[in-house]
Amino acid sequence: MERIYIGMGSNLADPAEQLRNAVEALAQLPQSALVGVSAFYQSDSLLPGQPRYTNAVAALDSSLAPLDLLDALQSIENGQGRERLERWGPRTLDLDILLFGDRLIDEPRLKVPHYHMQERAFVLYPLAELAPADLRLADGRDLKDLLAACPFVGLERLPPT
Ligand code: A4P
Ligand code: MG
Repeated sequence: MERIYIGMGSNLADPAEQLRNAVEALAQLPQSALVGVSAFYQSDSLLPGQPRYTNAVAALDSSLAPLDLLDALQSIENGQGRERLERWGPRTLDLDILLFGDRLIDEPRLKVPHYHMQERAFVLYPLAELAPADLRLADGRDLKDLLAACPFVGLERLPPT
């Protein structure tokens, strides 16, 4: 089993409900156990002209191989009506593998740690709710240093529902 952190995001069709459904789907994955889910956070889209996003992070223990997990996450995305019309377009559900145990993965379909996670408050702050305070990424960076360099700006932590 390896500890995996999955970033979840939605900005269409009742985003909080999309994330709750995604959590239920993650809990059903084979060879895996859902360990925790962060609070939900709202923030403006990185791209102008899109609805606000709701984001959260889930922690999973799994013995799935990384590409098998990616396939499973993409079928959850598709099952929740995701249409890939344009890169970075609005989406009902985006599931990104942030961290996969202590692996560095550099394959055409899968890069881990997830690129850009270091500059995204909507990834780092929910991740910090679940991860050990001294978490070190496979590339040697410390989560606490990434947090210190990424201000909690524009994020709204939603109360639990
Ligand atoms: N891929 C490579 N590495 C990974 C990984 N670690 N996890 C590949 C998941 N997938 C990975 O992703 C494109 C391809 O990336 C996949 O086929 C997979 O093989 P995608 O989900 O189809 O496309 P995308 O989501 O449009 O691209 P990407 O890069 O995931 O977009 P981002 O970076 O997620 O940006 N603003 C706020 N506030 N909150 C957001 O969540 N998200 C975006 C989308 C823009 N603005 C946002 C947010
Ligand atoms: Mg994605």
